[in-house]
Amino acid sequence: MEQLLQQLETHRKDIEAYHTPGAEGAEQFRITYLGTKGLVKSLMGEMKNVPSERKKEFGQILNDFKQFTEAKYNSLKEAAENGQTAAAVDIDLTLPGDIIPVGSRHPISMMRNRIVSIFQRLGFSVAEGPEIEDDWHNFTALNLPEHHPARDMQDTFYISTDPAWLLRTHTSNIQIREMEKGRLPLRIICPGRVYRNETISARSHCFFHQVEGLYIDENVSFADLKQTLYFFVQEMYGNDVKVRFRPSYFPFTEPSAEMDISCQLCKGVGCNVCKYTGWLEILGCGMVHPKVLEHCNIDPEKYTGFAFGMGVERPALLKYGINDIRLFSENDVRFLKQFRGVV
Ligand code: 2U9
Repeated sequence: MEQLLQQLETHRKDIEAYHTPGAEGAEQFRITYLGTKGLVKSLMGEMKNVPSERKKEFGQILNDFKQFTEAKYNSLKEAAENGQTAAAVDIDLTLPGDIIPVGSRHPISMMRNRIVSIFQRLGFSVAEGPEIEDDWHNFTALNLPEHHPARDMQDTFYISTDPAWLLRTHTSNIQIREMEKGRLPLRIICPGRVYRNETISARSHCFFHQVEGLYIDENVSFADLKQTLYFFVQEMYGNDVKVRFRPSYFPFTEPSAEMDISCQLCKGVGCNVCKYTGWLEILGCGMVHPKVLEHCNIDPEKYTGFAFGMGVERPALLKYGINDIRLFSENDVRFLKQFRGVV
């Protein structure tokens, strides 16, 4: 008898949870529980095994169970006739819906996409590479051998279990890897996150984002470099933008230059953003150093190329009027949600 009561409890739970929808689901339920070979009939058959002094008690429990099973069958049948699922019967359609918050693209991604798409229209393809890199692809191949003083400015983080691996300090490792593949000409744009061992402040962080570009072919000249970058800034900042190139030094380019644009806020008159110079420094560039080409088995007598690199954070700070670089990586939705609908 006790065993029978326990079985009844389990069946009750199964019946409560039964949710196969539609007319077929209701019919299946009827056959399993209320049919001539169904559960209720077979439980009735157990009556003969119940001691006579408890027959009345068991009969009442069984009757209760039968009514419960029939009620469930009726609700399944009704739901099937109304075209609803069993679960739907319990839904209160008058309750307000759940609000699904709409996200937005990160301002760094928006700025990166703007930069990349301009170069894509000029025929550059996007190339990507690893953030954890070896010394060769991050430094030595780029004419920055061990003990070169320029390595000081690009101090980075080393993997403690194996210091042969480091976090890349620029996306130039991508260009080296692409050149090593030996497929020329090459016209690539390389966006990505880079790392430097620097003290974090409102103006600098230990990681930031770069977009670098590389074009290698026969007869590529400094004039190609200037015109490509002039096209870029016109697309980015408008046709009235002025540019100037200042000579500079990078170990991986020769000659090297830095490109400034006329300050877009004061139109070159002078303001606190351009430190009253009328100019904003936006990128570095130059002709790829012959040693870098040689390191990638490219003949510098036959091929030449130009390269450039720019940070993404600074133009994003300027465009969106943000005053602290740390906001980009704090994941604060109060900051991020302000970019909803912005492109
Ligand atoms: C190869 C050869 C040459 C990439 C270049 C710069 C100049 C440059 C800085 C801009 C601001 C880095 O983000 S930043 O701090 N970059 O000034 N980058 S030329 O030159 C290359 C790259 C790859 C194989």
